[in-house]
Amino acid sequence: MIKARINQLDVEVPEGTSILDAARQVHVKIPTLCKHRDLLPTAACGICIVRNKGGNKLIRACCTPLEEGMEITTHDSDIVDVRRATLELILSNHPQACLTCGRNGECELQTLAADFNISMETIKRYVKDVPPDRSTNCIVLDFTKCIKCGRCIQVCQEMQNVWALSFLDRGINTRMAPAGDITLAESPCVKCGQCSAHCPTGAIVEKDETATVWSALRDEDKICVVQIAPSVRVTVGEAFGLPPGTNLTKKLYSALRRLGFKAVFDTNFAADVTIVEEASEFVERFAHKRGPLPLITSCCPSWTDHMEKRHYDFIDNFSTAKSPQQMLGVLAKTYYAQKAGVDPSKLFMVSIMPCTAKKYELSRTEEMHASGFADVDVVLTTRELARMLKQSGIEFLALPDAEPDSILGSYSGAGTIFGATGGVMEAAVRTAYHYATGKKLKNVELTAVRGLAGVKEGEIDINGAKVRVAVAHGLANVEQVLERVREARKAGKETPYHFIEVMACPGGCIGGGGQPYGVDNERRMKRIAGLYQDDRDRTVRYSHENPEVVQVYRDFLGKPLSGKAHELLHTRYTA
Ligand code: HC1
Ligand code: SF4
Repeated sequence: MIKARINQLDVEVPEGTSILDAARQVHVKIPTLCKHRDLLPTAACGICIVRNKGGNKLIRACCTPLEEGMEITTHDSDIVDVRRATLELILSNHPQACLTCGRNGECELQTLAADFNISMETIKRYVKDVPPDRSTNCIVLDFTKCIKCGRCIQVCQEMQNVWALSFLDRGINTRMAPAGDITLAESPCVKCGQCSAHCPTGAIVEKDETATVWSALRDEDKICVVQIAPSVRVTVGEAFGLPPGTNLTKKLYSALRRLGFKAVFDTNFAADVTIVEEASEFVERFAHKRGPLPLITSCCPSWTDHMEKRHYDFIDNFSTAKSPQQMLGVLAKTYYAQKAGVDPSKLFMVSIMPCTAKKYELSRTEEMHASGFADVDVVLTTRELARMLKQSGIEFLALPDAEPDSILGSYSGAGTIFGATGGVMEAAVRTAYHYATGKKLKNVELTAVRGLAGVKEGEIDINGAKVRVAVAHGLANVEQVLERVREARKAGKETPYHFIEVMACPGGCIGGGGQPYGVDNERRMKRIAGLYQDDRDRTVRYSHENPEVVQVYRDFLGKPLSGKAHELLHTRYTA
């Protein structure tokens, strides 16, 4: 352990702890624009400078380990002046577009500029006019707002192993851009939005589609309906000052009705349907040897995009079940439309998702129009929904609780945990066990696949056979799992895993690229805890026992994997 002093306070930290992290232990916040808790330090911004007693130069707290006996000063008038000068340099190269920026009110640079009382009048400005990249329909890159902190590049290259973004050019001309200076759509980008979740400014934001939804809500020829994703219920409160993990499901139902949606559905219902289809696929492959193993989950659109681009040797392993978002959409435009007696061509389905890639998923393949209409018309991220709620003047947190619509609304505990890494696997195992054995899985919680370890493994006994499962989240973590399968294939050995879950974002959808800003592991764990609590609170915890799911099969779809289920609820992948 290292003993030292920070601002005359004793601190004791493990060797190798940075001054920045050590200062947090004594509740001293050293400002930084480049260091994010998820990422290694890059020392790019120079805001975190501090002084060590007797030292003749300022040192960067993010990348300097605290050493025995150091006496660090983090804030004095000289240090504040240097920080202000650094900020002025950054701002000299930054547009003054705060009032119209997607990060207005939530920008780390704007906050520091306010804290340091920067006066723009005194700053000479050199801002290049470079057009934004809107090529993906999910993510907007506004290069003029980039402060070259490098967070997005580290996220894209190291956390996601996608390498869509890079620093181009050198010296004063250094800039962030898609590698090779192509458009983001031409790059290997999988639209996960993790770059936007880690960007400190408005340089990378989701494509805002709130105006489209406002206009649909006003359009008398449209019947606007809505669905909310599993994770949104435990994150949207953060945009209104509530702690992460606060479950606002029933307030969301209420607020969405007040916004003008004619029916409020829950994606959790369709997560239960996805499980019924996917668990059936698994049992077909595992117990009846019809189809290749491992079965790999496919509900994360960034993951399917990545697989098609880079791991297409696994195409036949992918579950063909559509994601819950798409299943809910197609069931609304067929089953619900019939039952409610409404014209499906007038139905306008809005999904509230934690995810920027869901904006891409809705037009991914022609199967996403299986009813003759788009399964889903518009996707709003959690952040966009929060914006709409604020614009609407609805006092969201004061609303009375409400219920969802009575079909396509009820959900099991298995459906809600989809939003956490490992949740899809846990939900699938609960139902696959029942389908394979006819019995109820007694130990409903598959704790081996919970938590934030990058790769988690578990084993379940089904009729005396061991089912080996793996869960990876954060795309870089999937490589080792797939490599193990490839090695076994090459050696002609049995597959190391029978079932694999992959979610592109660290933590799963609770850490999605469209969630409220400020994600780190502490926040991820709180959001996940909110979902597991929701699971424990449900009277039904198995997808196949959800009474509305039973009803939709009985009245409309027939059996799992039936012809109709295939036509409406399944899709294809292409390399
Ligand atoms: Fe997800 Fe899914 S869990 S992909 O993370 O399978 O986005 O929350 O809605 O579709 O249900 C996201 C979350 C979400 C789908 C489900
Ligand atoms: Fe990389 Fe994801 Fe951002 Fe695309 S959306 S540039 S894959 S981090």
